Formats: sequence, C-alpha cells, structure tokens
Amino acid sequence: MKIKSVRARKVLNSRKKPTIEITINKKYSAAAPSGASTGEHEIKAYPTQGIDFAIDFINKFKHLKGIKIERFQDLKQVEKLLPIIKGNPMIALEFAILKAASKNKVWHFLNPNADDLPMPLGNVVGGGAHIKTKEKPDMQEFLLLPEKTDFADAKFANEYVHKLVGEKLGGAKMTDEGAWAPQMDTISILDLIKSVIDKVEKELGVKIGIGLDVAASEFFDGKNYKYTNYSKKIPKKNLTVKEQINFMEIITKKYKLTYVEDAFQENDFDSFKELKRRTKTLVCGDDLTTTNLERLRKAKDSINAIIIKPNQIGSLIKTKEAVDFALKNKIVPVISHRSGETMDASISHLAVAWDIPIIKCGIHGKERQAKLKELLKIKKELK
Ligand code: 2PG
Ligand code: MG
Repeated sequence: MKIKSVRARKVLNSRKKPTIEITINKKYSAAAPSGASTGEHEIKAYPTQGIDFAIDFINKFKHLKGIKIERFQDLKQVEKLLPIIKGNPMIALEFAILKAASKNKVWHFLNPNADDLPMPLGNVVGGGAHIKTKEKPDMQEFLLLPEKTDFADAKFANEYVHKLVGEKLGGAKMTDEGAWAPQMDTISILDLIKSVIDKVEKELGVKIGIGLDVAASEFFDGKNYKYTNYSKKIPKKNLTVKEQINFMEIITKKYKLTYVEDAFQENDFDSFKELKRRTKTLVCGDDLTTTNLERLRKAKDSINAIIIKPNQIGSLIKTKEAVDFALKNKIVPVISHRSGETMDASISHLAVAWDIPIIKCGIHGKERQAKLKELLKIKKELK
C-alpha cells in the first residue's frame, strides 16, 4: 500500500473532549483515545502547542506521501519522519495506516496465522478519576475476568453481571467507562459483586474472576493512601505503605481476586513485588510501566502482568517491543482502552495478531462495545 493522502481532523471522544482522527487515502480512518488517570511516565498526548497545532502540522506535512507500507516494521519510516507530533496523533496515524495497508483487516495483515481471541476484562463498578462526583469509590475499577472460555460466552457473562449489579444498585451514576459508581466502600462493593457472580456462574456455567484497578497514585499523597470510602465503619482512613500492602493482600485472598492493577503508587516497584510474592493473582502495572520497555525491564520481578496502551508510549513499534518482552518473560500483556474512547477498535486487532491473552475494554457503552463486537467479527474470520 502506498500512502497517497493524509487528512487529520478534530472529533469528540466519549467524554465529549476533542481528539484527533486521521484518514489515509480518503477511506481509512482511526482516532486516538485519551486517559484521565494518566501516569507521570507517559509520553505527552500532544505537542505543547496543542491538538490544533498537531492537526495543522499533519495536514501540511508532505513527506508521508509516497511511503510504501508492506509490513508492520515499515511504520518505522513514519515514526522517524514525525517524532514531534507526540502520542495521540502518532497512534491515530499508525492505526489508520495499518487499516489502509490491510483494507481494514489489520489482524490478518500483522499475523495471518493468529488463531485465538483474548478474554474480555471489563469494569462493572468504578470511581477514582473516572467520575467527577465527590462521593465515589476510592478504587478506579472493579473488574470482571472470565476464565478462558469461548469469547462470546465470556462477553455475555460480563454483560449479564453488569446488568444485575446495576439492578441491585438501582440508580447509581456511571463512570466515564460505563461502570456503575455507587456511594459505597470497597468491601461492600466486592461483597455485592461476589454475590452476583456466584449466581451468574451457576446459571451460565462460566467461571468469573474479580479484578481491581486501584489506580493508587490517584489517592497517594506522598506518604499515605488516603481512602474516603475505606469501609462501612471507617470511611475515612489513611493507610501507610505497609498497611496498603496488607490490605491488598487481605482482599486479594478473601475475594480470590485474579487480577490487581496499580495497587501501589507509580514508582513503588518494591510493593508490587511484595504483593506478587504474597499472592497468586496477576499483579499488573499500568501507571507503573506506561507501555515503556525500560520501565518494564525495571519492573520485571515486580509484576506478572502489564497494561499495554499504545498512546502511553506513542509508537506502535515500541508497543510491540513491550509486548514481545512481556511474552518472553512470562508477564501477561493486557491490551487496554482509555477512559476517553472513540469507536476505533484497532486494539481488538492488535490483541488477536499479537497473541495478547486479555483485552481490557469495558462492558457498557458504544465505544466499549465497538471493541467487543469487532472481536466477534474477527472470530468469524479466523481459520
Ligand atoms: C486505566 C485506564 C483505563 P485512563 O487506568 O487503566 O481504564 O484509565 O485511560 O483514565 O488512564
Ligand atoms: Mg489503570
């Protein structure tokens, strides 16, 4: 495929905030997502001059025309030419190029031998930086992770639990990612989810694990983890680092959590390591690692799972390097949406092509469903 035209424009994401969409050869478009709980080690989403500057720059830039993209590594030419456009424009550009090169069959272009789908990790309850109300859960996401099974069954199980939890909560608000946001403490939320899962597991015959994205940097003040909804009896509580490790160990064991993301602040490699030593759960880094190979190398002994968000590092080439390193070192890569999303489903294609076993993309809302439905479509195309 030869790049003949590149057009950038502004569109709104699920949070009604502007983001960038890029169209290649007048037909193939992709848009970038954006985070709310962004890690301090993430690359900047836009150049300092802002989104309009990036759009204008891309629209005036002539040197992409004529570039041939025959294989994934050809994206290196694009990254070399445009290092100044930063994370979001680069990812929208690279996704759009891959769509054009593959006529929208990105997974096949990247790996025609791919033969499996990831399991969906979806949030059912949430809080933290993903909702503006004052009274909200401290932890950002309470997640569902079905044990390996048919993708469509897992998708349905998550949706069913989401619906039943919503009925029990009766009228709770929703986070940016379509999870319920009740005014409840951590333990009560876990109890509620557990009771619904017990029922659904029996009814559907699908095993469902509970997961958390604590997004702990968001309520760490440099010394303590400051809870405002710690428990029913003691809503306000400050936990020291040691107490946070103990609390995470206790709830991981009590609720048999199968996945725990960012349980500690983004530079505390030691506490991640300690939780990994004490439990059998997937101890996952997100703000800790920011899809950055150097940070992943540093975190190698601290985690056994890593969130993969292409716009955290602003390069699909580097994203792939992080995934390859993780797979080689028995660290489970988890490809992920952002809280501000678009209808773009490129991460679904990357999950299949790169043998990524888990996709974190929410459950409810059209932008989240777009990724899940794309996987159902890909399922039909696999050999
Ligand atoms: C996270 C993500 C997605 P954000 O922390 O894992 O759920 O949130 O995009 O706001 O960083
Ligand atoms: Mg996270």
